[in-house]
Amino acid sequence: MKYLDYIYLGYKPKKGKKGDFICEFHIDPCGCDIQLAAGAVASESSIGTWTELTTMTKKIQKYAAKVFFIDKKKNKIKIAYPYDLFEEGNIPQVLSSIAGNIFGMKLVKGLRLKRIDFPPGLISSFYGPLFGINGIRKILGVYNRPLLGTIVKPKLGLNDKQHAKVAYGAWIGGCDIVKDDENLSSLAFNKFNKRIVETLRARNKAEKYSGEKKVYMPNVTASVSEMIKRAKFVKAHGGRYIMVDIITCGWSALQELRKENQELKLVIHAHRAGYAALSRNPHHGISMMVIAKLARLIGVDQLHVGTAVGKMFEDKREVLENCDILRGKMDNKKPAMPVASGGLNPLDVPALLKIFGKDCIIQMGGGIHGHPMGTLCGARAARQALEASLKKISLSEYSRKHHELAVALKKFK
Ligand code: RUB
Ligand code: CA
Repeated sequence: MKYLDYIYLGYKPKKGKKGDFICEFHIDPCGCDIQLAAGAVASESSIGTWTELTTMTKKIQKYAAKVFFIDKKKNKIKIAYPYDLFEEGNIPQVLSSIAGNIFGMKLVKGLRLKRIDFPPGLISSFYGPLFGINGIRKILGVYNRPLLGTIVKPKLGLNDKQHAKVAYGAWIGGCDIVKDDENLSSLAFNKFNKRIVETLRARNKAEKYSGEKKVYMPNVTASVSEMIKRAKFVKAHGGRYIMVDIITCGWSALQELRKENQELKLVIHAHRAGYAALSRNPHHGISMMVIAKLARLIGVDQLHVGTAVGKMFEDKREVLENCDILRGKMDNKKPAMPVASGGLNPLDVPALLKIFGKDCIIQMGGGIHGHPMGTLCGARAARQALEASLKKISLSEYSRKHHELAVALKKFK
């Protein structure tokens, strides 16, 4: 088959349980027209190669991917892949097809996988979130507001006891959630097991003190066997959550962790460190929406999606698209909770509430531990900002009777 044999403009993709898998790409052809470049992508990502084959048969040709839509002005193409090209329950295999060799072909200058639509049969071959938004709310007993979280800072350097102390301050100040940072695992100055024991002890104390449920999200990121060992350790010590860096540890590792979690029953918080290497260039790579879909399908309960107002680059439209992927309909899969994090402080809360609505987690690292009066007051200020926003009172008005918020407003404005 030649590349142009993969062009089927006007083809109606097959629907139903074992229907076609649909991908939308942005494509910048290199030295050829868009049809040839699109055909090359469909060929290489399904059954073809650079030359015609003596081993190709009519029967095999029915597995060819079909370019059924081309918008030359917008450089947009859509490709339909027959169901049987994919192995159920195997994300690495799916990506080796639709997000594999094609990014490096000479006939494209840039290629971006923007959206993917799994047929229902494939969706049902993955677990999806175990808890989802409702399950998370039930654990915390918080139903009518965003959850408030913090990342212990400095991100590296504190020992286990110092870490637990910072966490305790954040919890009793008003945070629901305290998490490890993405590069904190088990380090010379802060060993995983010791940190878990100390920090969960602090959580128990904070729950008693505050009368609220509190959550600790320890970062278990490591090799698969080690990660599972760590997750079991968390469970054995009364933890309810784990956190994992999904991009750096990889899809296969995440699938293993999720499988193990059928028994462990921990909430999985997904940090996306490294995603921008794939997603940031608007003309190349894999969009965050695709990453979010894969993560929910495999079964994370919470995922970082950008903030629109903080230190990360995405704009509001992109952040909302990511939220839709997590919270919108996906067959029988539970909705996952979007996490707004990165460069946030109490002043951002009114805008965040408008953008995200109530079903989200607002996380502040520097925005809490950078408060001039320390972590506890930083957490208080953040909680006050949330209360004010929910009551639709301006932060400056609320700060008249809430000193911690007043100090935060002065520092971060
Ligand atoms: C935020 C932080 C997270 C970022 C990553 O700390 O530690 O790693 O959320 O970004 P701080 P994203 O509040 O001090 O900036 O959530 O966009 O993946
Ligand atoms: Ca971080």
